[in-house]
Amino acid sequence: MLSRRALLLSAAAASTLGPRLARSQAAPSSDPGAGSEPQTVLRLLRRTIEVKGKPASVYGIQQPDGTVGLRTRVGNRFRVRVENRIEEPSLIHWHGLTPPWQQDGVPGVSGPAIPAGGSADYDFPLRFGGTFWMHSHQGLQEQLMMSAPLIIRDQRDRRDQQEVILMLSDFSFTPPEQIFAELRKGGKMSMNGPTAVPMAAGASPAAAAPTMKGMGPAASAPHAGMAMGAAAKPDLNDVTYDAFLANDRTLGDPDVVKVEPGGRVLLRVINSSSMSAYHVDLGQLDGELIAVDGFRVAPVTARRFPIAVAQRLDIRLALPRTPAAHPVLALLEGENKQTGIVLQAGRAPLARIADTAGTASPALTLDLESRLRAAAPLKSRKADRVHTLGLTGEMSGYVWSINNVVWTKDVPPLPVAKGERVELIFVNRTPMPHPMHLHGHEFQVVEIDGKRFAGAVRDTVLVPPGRRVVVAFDANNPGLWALHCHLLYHLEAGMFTTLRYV
Ligand SMILES: [Cu+2]
Repeated sequence: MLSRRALLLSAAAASTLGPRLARSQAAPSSDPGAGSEPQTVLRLLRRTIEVKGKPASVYGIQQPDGTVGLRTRVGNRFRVRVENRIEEPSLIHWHGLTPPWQQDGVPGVSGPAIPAGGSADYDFPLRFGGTFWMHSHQGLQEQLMMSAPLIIRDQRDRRDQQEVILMLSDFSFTPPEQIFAELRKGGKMSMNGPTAVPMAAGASPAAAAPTMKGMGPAASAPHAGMAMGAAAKPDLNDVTYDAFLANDRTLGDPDVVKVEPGGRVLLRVINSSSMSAYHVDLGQLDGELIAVDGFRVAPVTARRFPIAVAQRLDIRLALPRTPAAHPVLALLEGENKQTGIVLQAGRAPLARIADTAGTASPALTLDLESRLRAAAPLKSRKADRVHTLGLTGEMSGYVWSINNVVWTKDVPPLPVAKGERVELIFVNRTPMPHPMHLHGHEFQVVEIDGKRFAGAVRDTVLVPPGRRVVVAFDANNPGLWALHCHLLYHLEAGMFTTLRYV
């Protein structure tokens, strides 16, 4: 998100805003104030995985016994010590949770990063259950898989139901700093100016598959922007990845999860990719979508569900009684690449699945979003305050911004007051989709292109090119909070802002 130098500067600035996290100097077990739960240690580390037959050095977040990420229960406190065992500073954001703002894990906003070899302690109540995740908010570490599941069990977790996690990642052998440098050089980008996209209320971006785009100069041919009209292709997939991973593996050697024929599965899908959106494809199985971003929705039954960057889907499956292998695939939007896992019910043979599909997958739309209804909506209330956030970008240099302002630590936070109902109007004036994430609060989707409805409660919403999406939240967690596009290189380039209240 920030250069190292800017980070140090802003970390110093942030430390004046409030108390810092308890640091490792504090005695480990001398905290009498907290709940009875033991503290869980999460180690940030380097690890080697194999991608397409080649070793790859990536990051990971593990407990001392090797458990990846964290599973806990609603009602427990979140009592965690993060130990930084990598060779550079890091800080972990608890995506979707609502901690006190100093524990939110955004370097330079919530507090300073944890230096190499250091640690930081976290302790706050968990207000709700669901599928969440954790990831580094430091530099480009997220691209190297500094991320893990964060599962908070609640009454939705039935005993007769097997939990299966499907965590999606985009992977490149090219170092993320080099990926970003090439994007900035304009190797691929063909952005239109901030005014290039007319607000097309109700317009649906073309579902046609865009052409393959690489980062190399050969792929940089200019193409029509959204100004060409509704038939224009959305601009997807800035980065050409070497692989798409599901639970760290490709379809060449997929994660095979043993399940019971006739059994029930709760599939928790987490899109921890840096830049890639998918359609989750259940093949012949009907899935019942029961929650998005951890929050319950009126169930929607389908075989294919869109998932933007940073979003989660909780899908219930009832497996047939006959033994069979059920692939659960994730199809990259706009291309024919795919990844996935296999649910193996009984003694069923495993067929090899190619990592390319016969046809390209369409771009994500808001069709499902506009059908979702929160199971527990926000109380109906008029907004006390409205902020409009134009999602903007510039043609050259891969510059991304909000209301044409590229974020720096000097950009004033959006004002909010405690107790207010706040609405954020996202208006996408670029030809690229932007998944927008607000920290520290859950919000409700309340309007798409002028049509009001009681949509899903969630923490990340997709705003496709030319579209207008309004979310509402209650200002009930005072502090300084990040609000940004969750595409890693957009965030890094400046599509980021903050809001602040006390
Ligand atoms: Cu973006």
